[in-house]
Amino acid sequence: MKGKNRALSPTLPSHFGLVTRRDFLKFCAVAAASMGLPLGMGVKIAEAVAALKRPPVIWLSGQECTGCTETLLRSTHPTVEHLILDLISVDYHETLSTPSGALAEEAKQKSISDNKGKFILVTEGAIPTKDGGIYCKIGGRPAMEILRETAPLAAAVVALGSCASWGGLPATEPNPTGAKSTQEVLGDKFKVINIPGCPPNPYNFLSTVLYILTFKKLPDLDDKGRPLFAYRRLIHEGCERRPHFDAGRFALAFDDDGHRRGWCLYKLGCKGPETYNNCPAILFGGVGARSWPVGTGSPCFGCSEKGVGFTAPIPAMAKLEYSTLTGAPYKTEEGGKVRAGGSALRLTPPTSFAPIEAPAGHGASVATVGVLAGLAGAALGAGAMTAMKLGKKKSGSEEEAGKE
Ligand code: FSX
Ligand code: SF4
Ligand code: F3S
Repeated sequence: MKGKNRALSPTLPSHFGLVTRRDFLKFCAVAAASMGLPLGMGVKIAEAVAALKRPPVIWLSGQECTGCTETLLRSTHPTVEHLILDLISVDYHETLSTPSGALAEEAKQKSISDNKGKFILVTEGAIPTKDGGIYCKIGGRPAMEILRETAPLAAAVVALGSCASWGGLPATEPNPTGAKSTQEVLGDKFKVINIPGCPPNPYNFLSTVLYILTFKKLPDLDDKGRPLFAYRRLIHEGCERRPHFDAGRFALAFDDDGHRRGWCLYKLGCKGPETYNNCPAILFGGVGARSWPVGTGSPCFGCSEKGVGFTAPIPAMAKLEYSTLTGAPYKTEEGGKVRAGGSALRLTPPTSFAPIEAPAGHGASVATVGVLAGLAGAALGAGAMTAMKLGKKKSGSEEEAGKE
């Protein structure tokens, strides 16, 4: 391995900001794998991005809890934080900008006029539209107006989080402020990239940015504007509790025997069967390494799915119609894009269940879970593990020098 990364990418500097070349290459390889790109594309991404001037980013906030920014900067994944701040030049961010008030507004205007057509606009939070949008004002002006005048000047618009993507929590009925998504406020002439989740997965955001910077185009999106590489499959397709679902072993109450044994959370309201996201593959949960909501015993509440999170009652059981990995592709209800996988299938739990008093110790074997994880993409799972580990590694020059 000695010198391998250097030989593969002689143009890369030894450090990419605070991240070593080694970690940066690994991250790009993981991102490439998670985006379904061919082997070796990670190096291409790394070299393309390293050669670029950091693209300016204007980051607008609306009605939200700032969890979207928080999740990017969590110390549990410092590589992501460093890469995000090293890859892009955040010229304006209402939470992170050092200047405030008139100075911050001036900095924003200057960056927009200096970088017309070149900056990435990231939106976070829903936009209130009722009563002229007066329920969220920045610098004395409604967020709605600011968004509408800024978006046409941007190279790409990325709506980060479920509030920006669908309206999220602020748009929950009765939606007193008329909260809407970025796409709704901008209208159909804009193609907004949605990265939903409450909070959204920072790896999905970073991979999207890497893709845009490398290929100078948007990644393939589904009918809801989400990058297909991240939102192609249902949570239910990659969940480690799936063998229990198939065998009819369900937790019926929090802390009951089934819950303690790691059985399926469907009957506690898990929305995994109707939520598209890669949480089980990336193991995203923000509560520590290698954890995700369902893994910790909490049903998925569909935080990233339009019409599910903040809409469907939390204890309600999810609809069970989804695509399988066999058979012909099917079209979604919206009549849009064809999803990966196979034919539409209405799946209900088996009519005869294994007795809930099944002898202890007969949960899913490691091998079974491994096979099922493969449904979500073994390469992606392995890649995600690598990404998680990256954040734990030192990024000093000592390590770089010592290991290459
Ligand atoms: Fe919404 Fe983000 Fe949830 Fe919070 O900014 S997606 S409430 S994590 O903060 O917008
Ligand atoms: Fe996993 Fe939820 Fe599906 Fe059960 S219903 S297998 S807990 S995603
Ligand atoms: Fe959200 Fe469900 Fe993933 S609640 S974080 S989409 S497991």
